[in-house]
Amino acid sequence: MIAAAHHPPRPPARVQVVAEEFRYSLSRPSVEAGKVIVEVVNRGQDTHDLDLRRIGGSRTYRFPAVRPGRVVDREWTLRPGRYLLWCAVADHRERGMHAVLVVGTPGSPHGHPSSFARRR
Ligand SMILES: [Cu+2]
Repeated sequence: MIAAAHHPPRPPARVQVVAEEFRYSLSRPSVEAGKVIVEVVNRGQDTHDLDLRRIGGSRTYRFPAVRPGRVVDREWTLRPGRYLLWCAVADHRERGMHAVLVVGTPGSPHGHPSSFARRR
C-alpha cells in the first residue's frame, strides 16, 4: 500500500495587492495557507505600504514603504485565518486603505476556510 496523505510540495500561493489613493485591490480574495507571496504594486502617486495581521493573531507582517510605480514582494508562511491588511502611512487606513485576505486550509478548493472552520 502506498502511504496516504502525502502532499507533493507546491509553489507558493500568490496574491497581488494594487495600492492607490486610497484603496487596495486584491488579485484574489483568498489563498491557501502555507507559503504565500504577497506582491504590492503601488499605482498611486503617494508612497504606500502594507501591514498584515491575522485576526486574533499578534504578529504583524510588514512591508517597507513602496514608492509610486514600485513593486515589492515578500514571502511568508501564513496559517489559516482571516488577515487584515492596512496601509500604515499617515491616515491612509482611515481613508480606506484596508482589506481582508482569507488564508485557507491547504488542499481545499480555492483556499476557502469553511471546511477547517467546521472541523475545529
Ligand atoms: Cu497608503
